[in-house]
Amino acid sequence: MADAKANGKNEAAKLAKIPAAANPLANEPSAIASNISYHVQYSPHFSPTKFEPEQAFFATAESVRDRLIQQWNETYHHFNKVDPKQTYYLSMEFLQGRTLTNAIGSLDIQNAYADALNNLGHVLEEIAEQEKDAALGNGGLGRLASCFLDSMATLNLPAWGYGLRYRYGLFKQKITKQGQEEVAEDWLEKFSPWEVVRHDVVFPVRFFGSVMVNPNGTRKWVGGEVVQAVAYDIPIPGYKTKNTISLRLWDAKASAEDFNLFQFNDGQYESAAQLHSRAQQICAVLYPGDSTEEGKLLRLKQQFFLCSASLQDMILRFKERKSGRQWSEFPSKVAVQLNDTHPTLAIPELMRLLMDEEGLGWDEAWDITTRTVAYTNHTVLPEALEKWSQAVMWKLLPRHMEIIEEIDKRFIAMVRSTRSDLESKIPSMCILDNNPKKPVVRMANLCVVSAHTVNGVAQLHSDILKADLFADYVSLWPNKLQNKTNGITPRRWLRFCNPELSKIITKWLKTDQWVTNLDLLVGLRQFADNTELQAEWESAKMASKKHLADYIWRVTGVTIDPNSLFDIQVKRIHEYKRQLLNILGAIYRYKKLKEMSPQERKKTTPRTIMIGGKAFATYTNAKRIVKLVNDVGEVVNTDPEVNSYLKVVFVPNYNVSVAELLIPGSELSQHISTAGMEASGTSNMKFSLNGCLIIGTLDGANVEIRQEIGEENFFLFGAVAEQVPKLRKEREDGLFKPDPRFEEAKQFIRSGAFGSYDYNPLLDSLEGNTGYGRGDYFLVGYDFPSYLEAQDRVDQAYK
Ligand code: F58
Repeated sequence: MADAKANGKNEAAKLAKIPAAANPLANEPSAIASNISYHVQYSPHFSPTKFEPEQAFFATAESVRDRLIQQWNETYHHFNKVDPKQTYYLSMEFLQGRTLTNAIGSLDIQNAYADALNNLGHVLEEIAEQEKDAALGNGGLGRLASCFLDSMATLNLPAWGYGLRYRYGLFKQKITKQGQEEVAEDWLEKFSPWEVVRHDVVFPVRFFGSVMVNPNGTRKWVGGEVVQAVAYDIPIPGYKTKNTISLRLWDAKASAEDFNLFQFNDGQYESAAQLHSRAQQICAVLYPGDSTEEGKLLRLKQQFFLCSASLQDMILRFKERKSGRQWSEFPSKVAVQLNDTHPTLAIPELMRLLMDEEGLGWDEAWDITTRTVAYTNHTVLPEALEKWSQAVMWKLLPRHMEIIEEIDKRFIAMVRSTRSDLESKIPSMCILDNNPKKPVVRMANLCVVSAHTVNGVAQLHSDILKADLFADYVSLWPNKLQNKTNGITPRRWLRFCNPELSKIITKWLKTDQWVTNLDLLVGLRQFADNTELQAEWESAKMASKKHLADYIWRVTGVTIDPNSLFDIQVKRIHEYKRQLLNILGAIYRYKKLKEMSPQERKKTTPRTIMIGGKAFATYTNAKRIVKLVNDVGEVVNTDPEVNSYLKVVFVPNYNVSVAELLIPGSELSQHISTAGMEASGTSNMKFSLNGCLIIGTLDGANVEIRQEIGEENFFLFGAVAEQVPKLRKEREDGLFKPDPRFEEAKQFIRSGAFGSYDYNPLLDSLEGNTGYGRGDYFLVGYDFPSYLEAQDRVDQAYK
C-alpha cells in the first residue's frame, strides 16, 4: 500500500513534467504522452492530484479514442458518399471484452504507446488490465458477433453491428462453499471511454396499443406506450486500415412529457415516473430470467426494441443517402443478418414499416423483406428454439401478429397450391402452432419462411439442419440452406493475446501478413522439424504457461507446475458440453494415482486440469457440476501423495479477458460435446491457433479443424452423430452395459471422497434408461471408455 502510494506520487510527478497538449493524431511517444496528459487535465473524471493506473487507463483510452474518431468520421463520410450496400448484423449479444489493447494494436501504435506510458511512469499491460470487460453476451454466439465486427472492419467492409446497451452484462461468477454465486457486473460503473452517444439519433419504439383501420383499408398501430431508442456508438477499427465501423447499441429513454409533474408534486413519486422506470428496465440486464411471465415479456420487449430502432435507422439512412429512391432498390443497399432467432421481429417490423409507414402494398413489401433478411441458426437443441406465446405477442405487438398470421396463411396456401405432396408436413412447417393448450409462434419457422438464406455454423451442423430440423424446407427451397463455418479474429486471438508466439511466426514466415491471411500459416509446416523453431516455440509456450500459472495463483491460491501438461476446458457449463465427462475422467485418474506406488506415480505424465465457465443461474445440474469440480480440486490439490502429478483447478469468472490468458498457455484443450449437439464451437479454433492440441468428439467445427490440422494432432474419441439416436434407443431398451471404470468413478463420488454435498441428483442423471433428467441423454457413460483411452494417448504423446 505504502509502495503503491509512493508510486502514485512518482507517477504524478512524472506527469507534471509532461506538457499537456491536445494532439489527437500523435504518433511519437512524447506527443502521445502530452495528449494523455492533456486528457488527464482537460477531460477530468477524477481529482486532479491522482494519476494511478485507473486514471492513466481512462486518459490513455481517451487519447486512443481521438485517433479512432478521426478514422471513424472519415469512414462515415466515405460510405455516405459511395453509398455501397451495407451489412447490418443484428444481435442481442456482443461479447466484446476489452478494447484498449485491440485498438492500439489495430492502429499499429503499440510501441509508441508503451513508450509514452513509460514516460508517464506506467506500464501499458498494467494499464490495459484496468479496463472492465464489456460482457454484453452469454457465450459463443455473442463472441462470434464481436469477432465478425473485427473481421468486417479489417476487410474494409461497410458493415454495422446493432445491439442493446445493457447496463448489466453477463454476471460475475463468484465461487463460494455453496458453489457458483452470481453477482451483477456494472461495466458502466464509471463510464466507458469508447462509446459516443449520438443525441441526434433517436427513434420512437411502441409497445402494446391497438391496430386502427383507416377508411381506405390501410392499417396503423396506435396507442400503447412509446419509448425512445437512443444510439450509443462504439468504434470498431480494422487492423492496419482506416476503415472503422460502428457497433450501435440502443439505450431506452422516456421523454420529459412522460414525467407526470402533477403527480410528482402530489407526492406520488413512483407513479409519476412510471414510464421512465419501465424504459429503464428494457436495457437493464442481458437475458432477464424468463421463468416468469414478466421476465418473458421483458425479453420480448428487448428483442422488439432492438429490431424496431435498428430498422428505422437503416430506412432513414437509405432515404437520406439519395433522395427520390425506389423502394425496390432497398435489398441492393441493405443486408440484414439475424444472429439466431432473437431478432426475428425484424421481419414483421420491416413489413410494417414498409406498408403502414411508407405506404407499400403487401407484395412489394414482402419481396423487399425476403430479399433483405438472412438468418443464422446456432443450435438444434429443441429447448433452445424460441417459441413465443401468441397471447403475449398479441398483447405487446398486435400489428406484428396480424402480419405474422398473414405470412403464415400465404405460406400455407403456397405449399398447398404448388406442393400437394407436402400437405402432411404443413403442421410442422408453418409458423403458428395453434395447439389450444399453448398456442405459440415458432420463430425459427418464421425465419426460414422469410429469409432468402439460412445458414448453419459448421459443416456438420448445416448438414444436420438440412437432414433433420429444416429438412422439409429443403425440398421446397433447395438452395436456401447453406453452410458458413464460424471463424474467429486472428488479431485478438493470436496476434494480441500471444505476442511471443506471433513474433516467432512472423520471423519464420518472414512476413506478418498472416495476421490478415491465416492461410499463410501452412508455410510453417516446412519448418516443423527444425530444432531451432521448436526451441523458440517451446520457450514461448513456457512463458505463457508461467504467466497463466501466476494468474491461477492470484485468483485461486492454487500453485500449478508449468512443467505439467496444461489441459483446459473453458466454455459455458452445459450437460451437452460434458464437463461432467471431464471431471469424471479426472476423478478416475486421481483414484488410480492413489492406488499406485510412489515409483509407479513417477512414470505418469503430470497434469493440470483447468475447467472454467458460467452456469445459467437457474440451471441446477450445471451448478452442481461447478460445485463438483471445485470439490474435487479441494481434495486433489491438497493431497500430498498425488498433487505433484495432478491438479484440478476451477478457473472462476471465465470471460474474454481470462480466455486471452488461458488460451496461449494451453497444451491440450477439451471439446468433448455429445456428437451432433455443439453447433460449431469457436474456442476450439482459438486453442488450435495457439498451438494447442485437441481432445474431442466429431462434433461441430472439430470435424473441419481435424481435417486441417491432421489426425495426428487431434485425440479423437466417442460416438459419432449418426450413432446417437440408435444409442439412445438401445439404452431405452435396457441394452446398455456400463464400463466398470465408469461405475468406479461414480461410486468414488458417492463414497463421499469429495465431501458431503449430495451429488446423487447429478449422478442420477447418468442412471436408469428413461425418464426426464435420467437415462444419460448425453451419453457420458457410453463415451467414457473411449475418452479414457484417448487421454492415455495424450499422456504418451506428451512424454
Ligand atoms: C453457440 N450458441 C453454439 N448460444 O452453442 C456454439 O456451438 C457456436 O459455436 C456459437 O453459438 C456460435 O455460432 C450460443 O452461444 C447462446 O449463448 C444463447 C443465447 C441466448 C440464450 C440461450 C443461449
